[in-house]
Parts: sequence; C-alpha cells; structure tokens
Amino acid sequence: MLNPFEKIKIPPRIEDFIESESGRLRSIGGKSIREREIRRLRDYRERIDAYLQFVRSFPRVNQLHPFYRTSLEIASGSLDRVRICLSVIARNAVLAQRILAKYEDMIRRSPEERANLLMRSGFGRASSILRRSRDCVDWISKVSSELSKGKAIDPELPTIIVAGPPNAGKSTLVSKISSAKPEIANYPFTTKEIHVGHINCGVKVQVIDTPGILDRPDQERNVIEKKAVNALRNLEGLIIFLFDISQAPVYGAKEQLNLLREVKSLGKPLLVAFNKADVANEDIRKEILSKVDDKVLEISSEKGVGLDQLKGEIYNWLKSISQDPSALLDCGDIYIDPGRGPNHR
Ligand SMILES: Nc1nc2c(ncn2[C@@H]2O[C@H](COP(=O)(O)OP(=O)(O)OP(=O)(O)O)[C@@H](O)[C@H]2O)c(=O)[nH]1
Ligand SMILES: [Mg+2]
Repeated sequence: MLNPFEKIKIPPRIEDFIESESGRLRSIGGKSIREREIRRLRDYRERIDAYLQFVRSFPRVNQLHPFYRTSLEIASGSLDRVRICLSVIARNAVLAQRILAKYEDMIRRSPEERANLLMRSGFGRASSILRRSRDCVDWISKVSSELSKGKAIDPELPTIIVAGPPNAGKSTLVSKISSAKPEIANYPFTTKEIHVGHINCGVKVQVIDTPGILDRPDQERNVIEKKAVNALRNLEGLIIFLFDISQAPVYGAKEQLNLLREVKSLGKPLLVAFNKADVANEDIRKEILSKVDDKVLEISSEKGVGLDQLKGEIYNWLKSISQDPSALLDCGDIYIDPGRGPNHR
C-alpha cells in the first residue's frame, strides 16, 4: 500500500488560477461573438473541475488506516477543519460552475451585443465565489503537500518500530540493519520524521525509525514526538526500545525507565536493548538493569556489536507470528526491491 496522500491532486492557488484563466480567455475565439463568449465561460467552467478533482482525490478521513489518520491529524491540527475545508472547496466549485452554466444560457438567449458583457459578469461572479475557498485551498494544499512527502509505510507488512529517548542511537541502528539511511548526529531530535527501511527475512520486513520521545504527558508533547507516538500506538509489530547507556545520555536512568514503562503499557511485543555498550556508563547500566524485568540485549549500533543477536530476536518474533515459518530467512540482509539493482536501496 502506498502513502495514501501521494495521489492527492493539489490544485493551483485560487488567485493564480483566476489570473491565468482570465489570460486564457483572450486566446479563445468562435464563429460569432455569442459563440466565442459561451465557449469562454464553458472553458472556465470545465477547468474549475481541478478543485473538485482535488477533493475527490483526497482520501476519505474515515477510511484511512489509524496510522495515516493520525498523521493527518498531526499535520493539520484538526480533522474537523480538514472535513470542513474539503466541503467548502467542493461547494464553491459547484456553485461557481452553476453560475457559469446560467450565464452561458443567458448569452444564448440574449442579443449578441450583450454577449461580452454577460461573459464578463459571469466570469466575475464565478471568480468571487471561488475566492471564498482561498484560505482553505492554501491551507489544505500545504498540509497535503507535507503529507505526500511522507514515507510510504505499509501497515500490512511485518513491522519493527525502533523507539527510545532522543540521541539513543535509533537511526544508527535502523541504518545498520535495514535499507533506510536516516540522518545521524550527536544531538537530540535529529530525526524529525518517521523513516522506513526494509530487511529481507525471506519476507519483506519494514523497519521504522522514530523521533526521540521525552518523558512527559501526551498533551505536552511536540509535533515531532507525536509522530513517534503515532507509529508506536497505531502500527502493529515488534517494538525495539533502545536505552542510551553512554557516559552522558540526554536522560538519566529514571526518565528512560519511565519511557520504557509508557511503551510497555501499549501491550505490544517488545525487545529491550542497551545501546552504546562500547562506551557504557556502569552506574546507569547497573541501575537500569536492576529495574528492568525484561531480557536485555547489550549492543553497540555504531560498532555493529550484538546486531546478529538482535536480528536473531527479530527472526524469532517473525517465526512466532508467521503462517509459514519455512519461508523465513535469518534477517541478515537488507531488502532490495525485485527489479532494482543493488545500488537502488
Ligand atoms: N559510541 C557509540 N555511539 C553511538 C552508538 N550508536 C549511535 N551512536 C552515536 O550517537 C549519536 C546519536 O545517534 P542517532 O542514531 O542519531 O540517535 P537517534 O536516537 O536517532 O537520535 P534522535 O533522532 O535525535 O532521537 C550519534 O553521534 C551516533 O554516532 C553506539 O552504539 N556507540
Ligand atoms: Mg534519529
């Protein structure tokens, strides 16, 4: 399944549209003045369809997968506003088209010398109606364009979600085990979007890199954290929770443990790993270890230590959910789409 926002047909801005249409009118001729003016209005009427096509191409909010519905909610700030704007745009486009059809008819029934005047008032009235959609078109086009650039997450694929505090090495891990190449840097909130890569475990497995989350209530979380929480809540799969046990992590043991508790409350399959074991802070390491009742893998994503074991755990999880375990491989390879060369990851 593709990103459902990719197929949205974003329309031109209203003012640009009206301006370019009024320029186009001059290039439209006809056998008589009457015919010419009717053709001009008909042309305008047909081209207003771009706004109806936009509304039709917009995914039905209620039919979106919860992950994508929440992505829309995060990007727009309000699903109600999305619904209202879509209906405002559709209603004004239909109204403008009706007005134009009425004026076409009036031109047909009026003396020829009135044709140009009627065409101009029809064009003006229809344009005023379209202008009522201006703010909605600008706003929802911006939201759509942002969402259409989002990575194509397939909620039906077996999914690994890598989560944890900021700067824990989530992106480093995802880039080591999958085809994703997210940005890696030594500061919190390097990752601002959901990223996705794939591993070949005999079946295609999707690996999701999430932005870091802070230890605070939902209502205080920023848009970046909300994207991570959306993936954790609304995608099914195995969560790999990374602790940062390095010398100076962004968070101490207590906050990191709070985050684990929150992630655990989702009740999803979970794999706990201590990252940056190559530069471990023994105090933090021991404190967390004493308070975690899960099995813990100690890894270094950067140095590649413990990653085979981690992939082994992914394989075991896959086996536990697979209908056909004989089709599975050991998750050692990144996934390359059939038909694409090895350089097209
Ligand atoms: N020593 C050591 N450094 C690591 C390890 N894994 C990641 N790093 C470093 O930690 C820093 C943060 O790595 P990222 O992968 O960007 O961390 P992140 O969790 O994705 O960070 P955000 O996206 O900002 O939340 C980078 O400088 C990495 O090179 C590791 O296993 N050992
Ligand atoms: Mg990151």
